Amino acid sequence: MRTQVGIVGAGPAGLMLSHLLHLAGVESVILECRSRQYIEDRVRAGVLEQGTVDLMKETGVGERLEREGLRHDGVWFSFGGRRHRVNLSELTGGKAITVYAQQEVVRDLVKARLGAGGQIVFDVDDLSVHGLDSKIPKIRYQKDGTEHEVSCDFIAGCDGFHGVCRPSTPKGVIAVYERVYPFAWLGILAEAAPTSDEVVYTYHERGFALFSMRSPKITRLYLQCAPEEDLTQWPDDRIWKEMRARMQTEDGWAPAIGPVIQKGVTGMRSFVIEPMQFGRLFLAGDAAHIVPPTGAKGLNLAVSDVRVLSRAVEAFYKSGRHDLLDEYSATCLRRIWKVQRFSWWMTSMLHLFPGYDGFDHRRQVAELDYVTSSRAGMTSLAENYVGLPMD
Ligand code: RFL
Ligand code: PHB
Repeated sequence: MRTQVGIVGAGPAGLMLSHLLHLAGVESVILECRSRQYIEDRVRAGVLEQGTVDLMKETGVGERLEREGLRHDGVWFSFGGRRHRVNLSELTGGKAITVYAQQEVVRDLVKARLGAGGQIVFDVDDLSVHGLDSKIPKIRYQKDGTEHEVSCDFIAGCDGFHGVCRPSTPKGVIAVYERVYPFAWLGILAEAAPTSDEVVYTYHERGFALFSMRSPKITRLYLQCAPEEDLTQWPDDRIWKEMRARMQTEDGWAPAIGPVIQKGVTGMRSFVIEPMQFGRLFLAGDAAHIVPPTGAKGLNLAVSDVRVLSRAVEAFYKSGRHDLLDEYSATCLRRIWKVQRFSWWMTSMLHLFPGYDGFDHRRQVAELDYVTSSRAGMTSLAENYVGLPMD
């Protein structure tokens, strides 16, 4: 098989890239090791920046998002038993975040690609990439026991943190910058009507907690826990007791309790590679960087990477220009490091770290007090939270 861009991975990065390339008249094929149902049911992110929402609407995949997405004009920070609201839209000239589950973004993009005759090969095995520094790199994979090869002009490695593209670059050409945090998040989905219509980040002496939602009937909640936390030690009643102990405020606000329909533990790390390109392989999304989820940025960064990449590829085919492709990594990294900094900062401000004492506790509370009361502090937070400009 021959195509212009071979894309590994049908997560938000790979699917959005294929969609944008299609609109620019560039052909691509997506190869995905999981089934369609698996990627469409995978529970992950939920917060879309204004730029991600705008891009989905502008490119014709925002119809359901517009109908079902929950626009939030503010966000809450809870500490010392009180909730404090930061008015995002007032501080950013009308921007907001939208809560719309990642699997819904994936569903909308899969539908759009297949509807436009795009090719997504699901359930591929043993995928490998070859000739990355040649003019015609190749992707080999197995499907139903048969060997296949795709020759392309470019390969986009959109295969997430555990993918095969990044490790296929020669040793020493890519530098890694990393922080692993000494805690994780225990996340649940519950059949309970959300008791707040905006996200609530809670700082508490028992540990961080986060209140979010997916629909008027489904609450999404997270608790700071140990990295090796054993889920079997967390029956529903223990989860609810802990959620309420951390989240309940003096005015009686607390999450509503309901049947837990999904549970999982997510490790926390910051990770960036430089550069995000080797030869004709371009890495995008979680394949190139991971942010701790406290800033709600991972999916949005994946989208901003592929926006840059699709424009560079389009310029190459339309006018033979190489410069945007050559600058891909540097262009993306400028934004990625700012987002990485914000995600690290939110994580540091809101979590308990081993060894923290009374000094650290007071410093964290002072910082929360500052960013929820100073207009300058709130503006900086709001500007980052709704999303820095994509170009
Ligand atoms: P993905 O989504 O991991 O997709 C990669 C795809 O590649 C496939 N793959 C392969 N295919 C073929 N051959 C191979 N060898 C392959 N190896 C892997 C995989 O099956 C998969 O389909 O990466 P992508 O596209 O870069 O997207 C990144 C986002 O998924 C990720 O950053 C976010 O989910 C992070 N994240 C959040 N991001 C936000 O923007 N807002 C949030 O509110 C938010 N909350 C979260 C999050 C991630 C979480 N977890 C579980 C990690 C909350 C959580 C709990
Ligand atoms: C979510 O709704 O899943 C969510 C919200 C805010 C975050 C992370 C995840 O920072």
